[in-house]
Amino acid sequence: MRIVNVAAAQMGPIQKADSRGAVVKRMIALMDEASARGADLIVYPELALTTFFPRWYVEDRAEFDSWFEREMPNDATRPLFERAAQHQIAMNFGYAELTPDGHHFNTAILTDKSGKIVGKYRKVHLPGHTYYDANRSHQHLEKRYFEPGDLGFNVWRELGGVIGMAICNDRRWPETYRVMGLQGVEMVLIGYNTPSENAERREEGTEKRMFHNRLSVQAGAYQNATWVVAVAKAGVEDGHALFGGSLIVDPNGEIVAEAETEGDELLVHSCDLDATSFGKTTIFNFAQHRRIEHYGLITSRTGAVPPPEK
Ligand code: CDT
Repeated sequence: MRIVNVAAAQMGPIQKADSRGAVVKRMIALMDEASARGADLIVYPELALTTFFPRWYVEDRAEFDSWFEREMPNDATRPLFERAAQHQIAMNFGYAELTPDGHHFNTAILTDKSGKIVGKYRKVHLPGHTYYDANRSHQHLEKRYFEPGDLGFNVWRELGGVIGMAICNDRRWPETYRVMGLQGVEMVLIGYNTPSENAERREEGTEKRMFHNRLSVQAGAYQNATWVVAVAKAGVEDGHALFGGSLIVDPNGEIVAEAETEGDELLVHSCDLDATSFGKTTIFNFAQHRRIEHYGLITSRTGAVPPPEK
């Protein structure tokens, strides 16, 4: 057995007015609990340090640089890194990254148990739109404020297993999991902020959206024989609702833990990475069963093109 005791640290809402310092205190409280419950890896949501700011439209997007981190760790987050090192707990969390040469990414990092950053991922599948859209019940301007990630889907071995990262909307795309699956991934860490209603179809509410959340994460886990830990930021942020439903899914696609609230809530599960080997050596033995000669369209075509009508 190769056990990773993982803690999914769901976070309740963060308001626009909340300081980074106040948020980091909440993250530390979750980490203290995770450590007391024996966790050696804690996973926080996407954009864990701030409100989900892409819901706000501004003409001058430079105004938005206050939501971005120019270095990591920085003064606000250093106490979190220090506490992680004290507890000997690895962590994953998301934040808005502004690089020294002026690029904006929706980013997640992975640290080892000493608090050293060993991995970085920049969100590839940016949902939403670039300009204000009056037809939506709320704005989702990730395409305005971020560039698509430029690092691809990598995996890291520093925690003893093969660990990958993705962010929110990435979890809906089978390509996300498969690219990591092809690198033997054993645990995928995913933070998310998902509005409780579909901005373009208001009748699609929390229940349906939670169904899509489970469907995507469970399918990704099963089809790649990997653990998946998906962690929400939830609750009402400045009048805008995000659903919770953080979950840990085993390599058979089954949910082993699921959040019940929309607040700060910790799920801890003992994950045996060796449990991935059955699926990886049988039905999803890629080397034996994949037929890449038929998959060319996956990388040569982006949008769907039906054949012409006869
Ligand atoms: N943060 C994020 O990626 N949220 C999206 C909302 C999609 S609707 C524009 C998600 O896939 O959950």
